[in-house]
Amino acid sequence: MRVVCRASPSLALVKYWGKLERGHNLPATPSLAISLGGLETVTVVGTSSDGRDRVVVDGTERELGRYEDFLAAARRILGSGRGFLIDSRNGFPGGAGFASSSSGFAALALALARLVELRDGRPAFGLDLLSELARTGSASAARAVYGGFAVLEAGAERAEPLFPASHWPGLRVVAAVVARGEKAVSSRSGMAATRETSPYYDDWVSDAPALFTAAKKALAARDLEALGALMRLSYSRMHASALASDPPLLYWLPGSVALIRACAELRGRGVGAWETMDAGPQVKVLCLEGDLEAVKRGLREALPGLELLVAAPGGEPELFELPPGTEPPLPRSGLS
Ligand code: 2P0
Repeated sequence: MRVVCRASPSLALVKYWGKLERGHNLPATPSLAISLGGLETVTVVGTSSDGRDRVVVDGTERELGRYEDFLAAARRILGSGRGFLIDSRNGFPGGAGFASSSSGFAALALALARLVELRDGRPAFGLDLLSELARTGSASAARAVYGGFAVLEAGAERAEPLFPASHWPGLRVVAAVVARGEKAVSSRSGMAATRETSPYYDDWVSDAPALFTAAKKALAARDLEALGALMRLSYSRMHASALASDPPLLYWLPGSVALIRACAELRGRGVGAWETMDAGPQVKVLCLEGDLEAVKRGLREALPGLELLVAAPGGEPELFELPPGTEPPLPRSGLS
């Protein structure tokens, strides 16, 4: 028996950056996120014949070290033993700052739970419990189990859904591939370095809740200008705290700066283009559907030949059993 889950990554509009010292993978700052519908991770899980866990991501077998905490939590929460075969594919660049760990661990948590339900005849696990399981893999994955718009409060074990995708169907996210290839410093070690060495870390953490509260209000009112301004403060302050680490942590490339400036230029011409960045050089731009072409044009004028992925608010992850002898679906890339 094999179960498939297709899930979209969770892009933070207000950022999680830093973990509490207590507990495991508990965020120090509250985050507010949108599901990037159109970008996808497709994860297939089954049972291995030798009782050992195996994880394959984008065709390459991975060390189990990165998955140990998650698999231990899966055994505890799902009450099922060892021996999962996991095969996960990203339609978009993985480990490159497009939040593949959010869609990856969300898809994995949901697919494992469904496998255990079907195989062991267990009653259905609640999404809140599966959000907690996903968080043990990556905190941002706690948000990705819901789709739509979701929040993860500071110190929370589980994320919560805020609005479904239908809250704002005309919203678009243009994700620019500034550089391909895996990032040099993972989010995990980058946020640990920021907490341990940046003199601005405490200020970043104490400032974040006000941005979060204001951004939730702007999102509720579908006020892109207000939300966009708050998003810019959130990513800028996150990166400022990281940049002040010892040694300095700079995720930006010249192309990132060119696109940040292109967004400012677009706004100057009355096109609502509101950028954000995560732990990598990529720039993601929120806009309304009616401005999409102007935004794409403006970004490509700044960086000719730029690869762009376009997303709209994504729905809940999909889960289904894979009939014997059939191939799983290919993940969507969002390429535009
Ligand atoms: C976020 N990021 O809120 C923030 C913004 C990157 C910048 O969550 O250590 O892979 O596995 O919990 O979730 C990326 O970090 O980190 C992330 P872990 P994760 O989306």
